[in-house]
Amino acid sequence: MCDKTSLPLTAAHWGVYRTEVFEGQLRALHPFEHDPQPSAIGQGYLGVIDDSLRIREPMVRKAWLDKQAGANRRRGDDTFVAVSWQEAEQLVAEELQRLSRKFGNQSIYGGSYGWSAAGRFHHAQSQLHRFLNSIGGYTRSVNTYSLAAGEVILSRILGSSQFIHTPPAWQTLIEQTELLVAFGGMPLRNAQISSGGTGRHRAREALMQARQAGVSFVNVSPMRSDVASELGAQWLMARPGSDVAIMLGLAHEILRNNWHDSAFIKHNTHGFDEFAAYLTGKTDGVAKSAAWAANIARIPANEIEQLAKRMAESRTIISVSWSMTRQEHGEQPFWMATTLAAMLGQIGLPGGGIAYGYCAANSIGNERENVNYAALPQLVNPIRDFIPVSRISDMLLNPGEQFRYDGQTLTFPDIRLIYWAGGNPFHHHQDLTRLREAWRKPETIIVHEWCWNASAKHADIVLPCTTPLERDDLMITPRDRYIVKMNAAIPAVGNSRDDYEIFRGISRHLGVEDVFTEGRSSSQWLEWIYQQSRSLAKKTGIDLPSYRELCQKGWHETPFPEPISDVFSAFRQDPQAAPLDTPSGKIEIRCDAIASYASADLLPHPAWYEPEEWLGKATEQLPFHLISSQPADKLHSQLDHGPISRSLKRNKRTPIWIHSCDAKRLGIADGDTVRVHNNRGACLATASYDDERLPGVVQMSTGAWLDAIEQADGTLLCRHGNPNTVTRDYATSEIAQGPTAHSCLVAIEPHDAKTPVEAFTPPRIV
Ligand SMILES: Nc1nc2c(c(=O)[nH]1)N[C@H]1C(S)=C(S)[C@@H](COP(=O)(O)OP(=O)(O)OC[C@H]3O[C@@H](n4cnc5c(=O)[nH]c(N)nc54)[C@H](O)[C@@H]3O)O[C@H]1N2
Ligand SMILES: Nc1nc2c(c(=O)[nH]1)N[C@H]1C(S)=C(S)[C@@H](COP(=O)(O)OP(=O)(O)OC[C@H]3O[C@@H](n4cnc5c(=O)[nH]c(N)nc54)[C@H](O)[C@@H]3O)O[C@H]1N2
Ligand SMILES: [Mo]
Repeated sequence: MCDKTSLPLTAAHWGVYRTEVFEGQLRALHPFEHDPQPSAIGQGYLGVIDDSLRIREPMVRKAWLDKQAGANRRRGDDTFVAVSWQEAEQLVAEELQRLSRKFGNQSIYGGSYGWSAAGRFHHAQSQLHRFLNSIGGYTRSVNTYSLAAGEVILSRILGSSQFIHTPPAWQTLIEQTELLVAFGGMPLRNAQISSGGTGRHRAREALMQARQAGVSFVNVSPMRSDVASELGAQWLMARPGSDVAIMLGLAHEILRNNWHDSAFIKHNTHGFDEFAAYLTGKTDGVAKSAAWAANIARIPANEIEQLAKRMAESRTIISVSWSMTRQEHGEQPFWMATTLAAMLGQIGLPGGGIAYGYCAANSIGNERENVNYAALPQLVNPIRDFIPVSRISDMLLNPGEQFRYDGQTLTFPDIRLIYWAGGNPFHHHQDLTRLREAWRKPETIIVHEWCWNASAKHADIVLPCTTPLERDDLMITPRDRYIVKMNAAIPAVGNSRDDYEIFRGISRHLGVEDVFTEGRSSSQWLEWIYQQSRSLAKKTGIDLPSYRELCQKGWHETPFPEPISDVFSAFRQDPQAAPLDTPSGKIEIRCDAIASYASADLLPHPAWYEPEEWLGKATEQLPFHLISSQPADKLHSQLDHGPISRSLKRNKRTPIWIHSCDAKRLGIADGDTVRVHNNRGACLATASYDDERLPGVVQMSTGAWLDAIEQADGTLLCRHGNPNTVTRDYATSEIAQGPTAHSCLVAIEPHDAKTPVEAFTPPRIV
């Protein structure tokens, strides 16, 4: 075999690879030679690029095409008809025209949340939003499933959600930090990916260097595996949902012993006294002491006391995982962690302060300059309607109803058409029984996909798109130091098209082709994006090679920043001269805005609220807390049908990790099939013993393609193991309206192992 470094490059969220093709077939993906810790996720492509699940022609659902009565009820369980591109474009154009004329463009939901692929130009949502804006706009969505509650609360208390992406950099942590306390851990499985592409996996190497440099770690989590075993972390095995209580217990101990930094609190924060009155129990008669917290978290009080002392004595970083925002009152963990870090007074000191989610992505902690690279312009959306992203079922089921979001009163629009490209709502949304019901409301649903997953099966019109392996693109993202010219490895499979070409075709039928394309071909857009990015980089003092040079070499590495500065250091030194973008210019421990708009049961400072679903309220009927966290073997539902993901299933289903004592009490052996259920639905899974966890806490990874059948009570049972059949579709609070997948109680019982799995069966096609 020839020198692999001469093979063409491609890039994905989970890494950069060199592609090897033999007789037109993808034969191998070789990890990028500059990546010390390549991810196996990419190997998931092998064998599925042109398998039986690949969508090769435009498809229209039969009952919808025939305008049958009750056609919408058959979404997700219907036959498809293959049509030509000409027919498909015409159908889409006519539906967009008909419904926007009758109900206005706000009746088109184009939020289209999802990770799609990594290339900067062929980013499906950017393409869709630009297209919809060229025909008068759409109802959009705001915030993410990842950490909506974190984004909104940080905008309020620090003035920007961008602080999520600027924690103390790894190198500073290695050189300066003494103690890293990680609430929700820092699972390296999640650091395999980074939105927009990953040139070099850095998290493991950085953490190992930190360990060698003498940094101590504490893992506050129901699961030991949330911090890599090599780091020798102290483990506080806390109940899920109890983190804010633990942080309050730590704060109480710090205040009681006078270990807090009064100068920092005075100069750099707003409203501490009101919070302190809550902390000590002056306002509600309950002191949030270590003993109080220990009782909630079910960990020893002296461990909280000792940790408080260590945190006050050491150069300490508090890391809070994004998972804690995806639970009831998910705003509070980030608010309280920021308050605790402010009390320690190390925010803005090198190697101290706060990090919002080390290892939630490879980019968190990566040393790099903040360059704002260019992207495909979105044009202007004249429609004002929007929803917080996870309120989709609420919107579809309750048109015209009012709801509250961060101080605004908004109204759900009446959606008649859904257009989705680059996301899988039947993977990502909670309570899929409810989503399926809501999904029946719109008249038309259009999806761009390359494989027959549940969202494609639930559409009326499916337009087959290419994968990144079939197109040229650019990996260029502010979150990674590598820039990669991606090259198509193989031609488009079947009659699939790039999302750009699909929209070009439809826009031609609507008379807006020039608006959509501005006369540029794909390759002209690539060069345009690069040239714009090059000018932007220049302004930050970074010289990028010419486009020709980049194409010749294939990749470019931007310099490691020296020195590395902490985003809070100027603010720390002089908050008057370098204020935060909050009303007080300071860290808002008390938030006056929230105080003015929130209902009486929400306090104006961080607080602990007992969740409705957590172990504290477990019953005989619902004894387990289910954590449905990110999968190690894939990105969400992407490549679930590929060889890497399939190899980690057991008996073709998602493993559910359970303490052996819990399982044995139920008569469940390792490897048995179980039914995980509550009143929202059920899924099958394969019991897998793991005793390095808090008993009562079970865990399933997300990402199994939905394989749903209806149970007697009308709720869905997924035979493959999609946990969103049982999670709750409930908002964090009126502050952010974020999703709460991690607050979920379930029951588990043995089930017939022979129940078939049909997730990877394509629909009937005529
Ligand atoms: N229970 C539970 N649910 C969760 C979570 C949880 O922790 N627990 N986590 C949530 C989080 S944080 C997130 S971010 C979401 C993720 O949810 P999603 O981002 O919706 O999940 P993906 O599987 O990445 O979906 C991307 C889709 O885009 C398609 N695609 C890839 N490339 C292209 C392309 O070039 N063009 C087009 N048109 N399509 C393409 C893929 O085939 C795939 O179907 O899930 C959320 N759901
Ligand atoms: N391989 C891979 N990596 C990914 C993704 C993927 O799909 N695959 N998805 C990416 C995306 S979109 C996102 S948003 C990030 C998400 O990153 P995170 O939100 O950090 O991910 P999770 O895996 O949901 O949760 C991390 C850990 O939090 C712990 N946890 C859950 N609830 C609690 C709690 O109440 N208290 C405490 N102390 N711990 C708790 C769980 O044990 C879990 O292992 O991951 C990204 N990384
Ligand atoms: Mo996410």
